[in-house]
Amino acid sequence: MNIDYNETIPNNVGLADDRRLLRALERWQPAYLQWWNDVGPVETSDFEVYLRTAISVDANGWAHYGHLRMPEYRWGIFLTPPEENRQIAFGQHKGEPVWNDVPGEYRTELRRLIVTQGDTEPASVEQQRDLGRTCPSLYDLRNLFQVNVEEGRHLWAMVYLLHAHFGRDGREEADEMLERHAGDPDKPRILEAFNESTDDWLSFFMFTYFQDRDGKFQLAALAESGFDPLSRTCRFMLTEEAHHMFVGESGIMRVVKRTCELMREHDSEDVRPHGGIDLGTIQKFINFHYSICLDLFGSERSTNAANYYSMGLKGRYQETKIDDDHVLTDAHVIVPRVEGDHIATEEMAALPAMNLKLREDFAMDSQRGLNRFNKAIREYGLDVELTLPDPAFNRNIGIFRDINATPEGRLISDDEWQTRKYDWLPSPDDYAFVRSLMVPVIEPGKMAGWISPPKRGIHGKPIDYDYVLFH
Ligand code: BYC
Ligand code: FE
Ligand code: FE
Repeated sequence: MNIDYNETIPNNVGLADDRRLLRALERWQPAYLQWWNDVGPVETSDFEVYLRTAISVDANGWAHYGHLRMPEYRWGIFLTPPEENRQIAFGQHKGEPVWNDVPGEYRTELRRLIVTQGDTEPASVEQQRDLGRTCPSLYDLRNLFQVNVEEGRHLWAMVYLLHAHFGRDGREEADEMLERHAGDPDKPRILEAFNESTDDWLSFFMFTYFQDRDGKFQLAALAESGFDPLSRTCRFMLTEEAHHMFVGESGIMRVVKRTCELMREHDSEDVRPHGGIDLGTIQKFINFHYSICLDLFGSERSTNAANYYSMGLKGRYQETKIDDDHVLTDAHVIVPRVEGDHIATEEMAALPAMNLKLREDFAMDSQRGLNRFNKAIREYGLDVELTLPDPAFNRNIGIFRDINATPEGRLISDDEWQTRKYDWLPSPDDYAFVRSLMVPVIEPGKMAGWISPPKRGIHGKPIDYDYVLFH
């Protein structure tokens, strides 16, 4: 399943044999490049970046590494090979052969899922566009751009599905992907967290830790889809997603380690005078990013989610490894419920609680990295623990949207929230401080003072390798 790079759009879907589709995508391609130049990474068109490019979808050796200018990145369309005789694994169509074409009765729902997924990809590139100006090292700069070009490719993945399977309205949706913009008051991105700004590197590492992890879980749920082209494209996207989360986890870990070093050296929790980011501020950033990412899972009670599952369009995380009937019409789950001044629980049908199930899997996965950060903090002999806030904290979607809660999940009044929220969330001063540390470091091998070096370089290269060449 090698990819043909002699074509204008590299792909392993036989584009050359479908002239109409090819022509439609070739018309979209210049609009995409224009979008990249207009709202992608600022002032980077001359940079030569040490990037990996997909050259095959085989498990081993899918990537090629080399320096290239980002606008020349070979964005293409790669699906994992079809699994022979694959069957729908869940919902009303369980056991039937998977669909290679869109089932007419589910067209609206499928298109909506694909559009929502697709919209997040260019949004993240827009959100991160200014970060290149303040990179803490060349190594980090390269990782940022690797993430950016791959999110661009993820947009290609969804645009391919829209063009190949949804005719004229698919093409219109593909055009609109480039017309909505992160934070645009008139034409914002669809999901709230994709309209936030990400203009310092601590926010970037939090984004790739938490928000790309939402990506991992949503893609994993869509990879279970009975619509096989969606499943196959998500499977390949997940292989790229792993690197994004590596960037997030290792990034936060390096900030934490540098902070701990400074705490030890100066025997103080207040490392700001020494150019470090105190653990209190890191905790506030965790509180913010985790809570806005919980919103990305939608409401705990969602008929959309129940329908997506029953229709066989969107499964659970690792659906086929779960030991139940995969239909769930009679299953029940326990969900939280606001009861006066406290949070209680109640039982509800499992199907409309699908969003909550995925969110809980996300929470467990998020906690794993925190355990590793806390282990590192202990290894410095320090008695501080980073924690995930309660799901009731700082929420805008679902059952907690109209209440205020502390990170421990205690319900509080509006007044108390207003007076105390900056004890828990980054304040304008906290952002100003973090931003004051963001000065570019571009000498190979050098690191900004608020972050420790990575353990190793990329693809066997040394840490002081010329990951980005400026011409
Ligand atoms: N913001 O029934 P509900 C990634 C809307 S990240 C704004 O609970 P549903 C990436 C909702 O649309 C992964 N609106 O919603 C990461 C609905 O609207 P209507 C992205 C929201 O449909 C980093 C109403 O509220 N992929 O790949 O069950 C970098 C009722 O809600 C929000 C996907 O999300 C929100 N947060 O669930 C790059 C997968 N939440 O019907 C990339 C596809 C809900 O009243 N999407 N609403 O007009 C889905 O599966 C679902 O659309 C959602 C929402 C889980 C997001
Ligand atoms: Fe993505
Ligand atoms: Fe990602």
